[in-house]
Parts: sequence; structure tokens; C-alpha cells
Amino acid sequence: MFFNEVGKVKYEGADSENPYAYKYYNPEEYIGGKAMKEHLRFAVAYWHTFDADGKDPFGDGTMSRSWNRLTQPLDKAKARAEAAFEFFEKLGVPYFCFHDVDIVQEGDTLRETFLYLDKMASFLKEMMETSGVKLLWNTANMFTHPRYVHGAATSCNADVYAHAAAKVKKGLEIAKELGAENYVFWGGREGYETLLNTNMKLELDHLAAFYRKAVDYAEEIGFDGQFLIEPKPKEPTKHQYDFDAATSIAFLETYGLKDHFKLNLEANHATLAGHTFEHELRVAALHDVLGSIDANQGDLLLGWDTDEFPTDLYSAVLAMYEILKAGGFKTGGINFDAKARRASFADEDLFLGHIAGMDTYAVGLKVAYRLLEDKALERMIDERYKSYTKGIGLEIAEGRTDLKKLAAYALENDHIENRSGRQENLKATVNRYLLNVLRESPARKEKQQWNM
Ligand code: XUL
Ligand code: CO
Repeated sequence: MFFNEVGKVKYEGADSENPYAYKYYNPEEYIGGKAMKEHLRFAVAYWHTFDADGKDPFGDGTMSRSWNRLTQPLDKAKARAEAAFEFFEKLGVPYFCFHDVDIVQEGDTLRETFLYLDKMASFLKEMMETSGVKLLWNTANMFTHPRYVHGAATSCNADVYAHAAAKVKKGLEIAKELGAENYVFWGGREGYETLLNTNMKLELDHLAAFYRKAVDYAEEIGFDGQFLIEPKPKEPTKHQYDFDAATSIAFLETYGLKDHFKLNLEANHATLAGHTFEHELRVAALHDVLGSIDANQGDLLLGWDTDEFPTDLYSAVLAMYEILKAGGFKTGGINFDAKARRASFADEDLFLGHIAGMDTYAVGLKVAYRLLEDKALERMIDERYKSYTKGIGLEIAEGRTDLKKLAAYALENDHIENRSGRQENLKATVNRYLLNVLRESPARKEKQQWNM
């Protein structure tokens, strides 16, 4: 046991003061014919939760985790996995996600790394079978090791390209073995620092061919999980090729890969790209590539990826609104690509961060569902575009006009009247729904002891 201080986290209702209880996330509660846990499909990110030690560019680690103290790589990896599964079960999350190097450190050679990975994949498989916790996605870390200094699939060095391909091959084999529902590509170093030394066309062609090889190999071994690309505009590179949803979609279309990929959208990546999260979700949904999300939040006063646990209810409402509108998750889910702050270094903070995030998204789900059920925004939107339902508007909508016809119409109708966009009222509507859901949230029946 690694988390002796914390027991099974349960739903206790909105006025519970127990920090180790869900106030809004009630996994079995039905929202529109589907249990909350099935809507939200929460996943824990292995890297932030079990590997990270709180170091930042200015300071050493502050988090000393007992499961990371062993020195022999496989012993350490197994202890970490045991801590992870204890955590998943206590939290009651159905899924987890990892990079290859999260589950076991690299060996001295690629051969040794693969040996470690094979051993750990079997170890995890057993733990997954006993616990029922499933793998939402795995990925290959192709950004931390110095070999990726010039990129992985976009590296100028063909040996690096081959090395990265070997890691993805192994990653797909593990994905198949563990029944991963998705496989993710986040191109942390797939970008450039300066055009002065960069052949952009060659790099993009290589990246596309790399993705294609992954698709082919998945087919060959019978891995039928969904491929996901995770856009991010910058950091660590100055410019990343998978900049945002729109850029990634254009790339997939250009290279004929769109049928094989969807997107894994991350809130803090959206804000780094100068977008809202809901913008990214809407763009992806429009193109039918909304796959999965990395739920976190950035700090708008800082220009980097702070990966905070999502606590902003308003943003969660808008994100869940887009997700529900798009039909909900299919193979995707909500992965917490989020880390406890450097000063929140206690093991228990890992629970508290996840509980905060899960409650936030549970509220988001409830409010978004109601907004959609009541068509609270849709009615206003339909009203706003009403001019396209009759007269010249209908002709435009049905493609029955050309410039000559429109000009003739405009010449006869140049007394134009616009109507208010009513933004403040719409924001107040979202607030009203949010506050109503919070107000109506069931309180716990009786005071319970904290289980800390
Ligand atoms: C980095 C990031 C990654 C990906 C997986 O910003 O989001 O952790 O989610 O490689
Ligand atoms: Co992420």
C-alpha cells in the first residue's frame, strides 16, 4: 500500500466537507440515459501522477514518491505500477494513459528498452485484468531524450527517424496487447526553431509518411484502436507542425490521412495557440475528428503550458457542451494531463487534484446537458440566422443565387437592419444554468467522517 492515508473516494454530495469525496461526480448517476462515468470516461495520466517530481526549470523536485525510490529499473517500474493501480482503484477511474518511458525507464540500448517494455506490458496487463482498469491510450515519448534534439519523425537525422519508428512499432504492439482504445501522437519536437536550417517540405512529408507507416503496421498486427494527433502550437519547439486543430486537419487532408486520425485536444494547448478550448473542440467536431481530450487549464497570465487541474467550471461547461453536441466520446475520454503544483507535493495532493478535476467536469456535463436539452442557446442561434430561412436568404442557403442576382436584390433592398447579438444575455444564461445545477445538487444525507 502506498496511499495509506486515503481510502476509496466516494460520492458524498454537494455539501460534503470531506476533501476525499466527490461532491458532484456521481459515477452511476444517469444523465440523459447514460451514466456519468460513461459520459466522462476519466483517465489518469501516468507521467504527471506517478513519474513527475515537481522539478521546474529553476528548481529541483519537491515530490519524493516512495514508489520511485528503488534503483533497479524494473523493480522501480513495478512499484510504480502498484502505486498507480492502487490510486486508480481508490479514485474509481476507469482508464489510464502512458508514454513508454513512463512505465519503465529506457535501458542502455534500444534492445534493453524493449525488453523492459515487454516485461512491464505483461505486468500491467495482469494488473488491468485484476482491477478492470483499462488503457485509454498510450504513446511513445519522442521528445525527452537528447537524441530527439532535432525532432523524431521530422529529424534531419535518418537514424533518429528509424529509432522513433522502432519505438512506435513497439508502442503499437503494446497498445494491441493491452487493448488500448486509442494511440496518441504528440509531436513535442516535431517542429522547428529556425527556418534558416529547415527544409519544411521534407519534414512534413516525412511526418506524414511516418504516420502512414503507423497506420499500416496497426492494420498488419490487428490493432484497431483510434489514432489521435494532439495539437500544440509551441513548447518545446518554437513552432510545432501540429499547431492547432485547423492546422492538423489541413495536414491530414493534404496527406490523405484524415480517415485514420482524430484529434486529442488539450485545453492548455488551445490557449497557447490563442484559442479557447471550445473553439478547438468545435473545429474538430465540424470535421468529424473530435477524438479525446486532455483536460487541464493554463494560467492566462503565463505564456506556457502550466497543466493545472481543471477547476474553472465555466470552461468545463463550454467544453462539455461541445463534446455532447458532437455526440459524446466514442473511443475517447477525459485524460487529466494535469499536475499538482510544485508546492502541492504531498502524495494526497494527487487525489485532491483529480477529485477537483473530476467534480469540475461532472458539473460541466450536467450544465451542458441541460443547456442542450432545453435548447437554451440553440433557440437563440436559430433565431440569429433566421434570415436564411426565407426569401433571398433561403435562396442563398439553397445555392440558388449568383453575384448578379444578389446585386439586383441588394440594389432594391439597401435599407439594412441588423439585430443585436445579445452576448451578455447569453453569458448570463450559461451562468443561470450553472448556478441552478449547483443549487439543485443533492446534499449528502448525514455528516460523515473524513476518510483521511
Ligand atoms: C505535452 C503533452 C503531452 C501529451 C502526450 O504538452 O500534452 O503530455 O499529452 O505526449
Ligand atoms: Co497532453
